Amino acid sequence: MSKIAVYPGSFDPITKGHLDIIVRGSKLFDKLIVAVLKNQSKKSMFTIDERVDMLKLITNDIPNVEVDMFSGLLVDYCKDKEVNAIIRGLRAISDFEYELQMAQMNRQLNQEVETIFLTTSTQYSFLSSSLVKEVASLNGDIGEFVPDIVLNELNKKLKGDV
Ligand code: COD
Repeated sequence: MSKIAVYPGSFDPITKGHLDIIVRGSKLFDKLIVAVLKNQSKKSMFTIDERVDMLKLITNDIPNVEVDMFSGLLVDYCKDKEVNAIIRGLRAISDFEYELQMAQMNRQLNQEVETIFLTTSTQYSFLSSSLVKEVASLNGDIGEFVPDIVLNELNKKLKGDV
């Protein structure tokens, strides 16, 4: 039976830290689904379709990675897609509390799915989508923090082209 993992998140936008987790996670499973949360209430810079499209282009060369969107409970999505594990990235102790709470709640809701944590690569340990957006909006150079596709799309957004 093939092993399937999901890497869920907001990915608003995807950073090189996220991409690093996708590349490493994809080597551990037969299939890795990157699942973007459709969250109407959270204000995002990129629409759900924009985020999914960017992720598809960025992960195009990894054959066992699929990009999808989901709404509702993550554990229900996992059941639906026959997912065995949820992959999450850990950057620092500050991530741990929230991640542990989420993992325990998810296990309570569905004992069939394990959460697996991958520690960040050190060069990306300070990276977050929100900091990237802040630096970009203040004309800082974010070229080394995000894939080129994201850099172009962010610049277009900030110039008001899209
Ligand atoms: N290096 C390594 N990992 C990183 C980095 C980095 N530089 N940056 C971010 N990450 C990791 C994060 O720690 C996280 O694990 C993942 O990448 C995605 O991050 P985000 O910020 O894009 O996504 P989140 O944390 O906003 O995603 C939250 C979910 C969408 C997973 C959560 O809200 C959810 O499951 N919602 C569905 C409703 C539900 O089931 N709720 C009950 C949960 S208990």
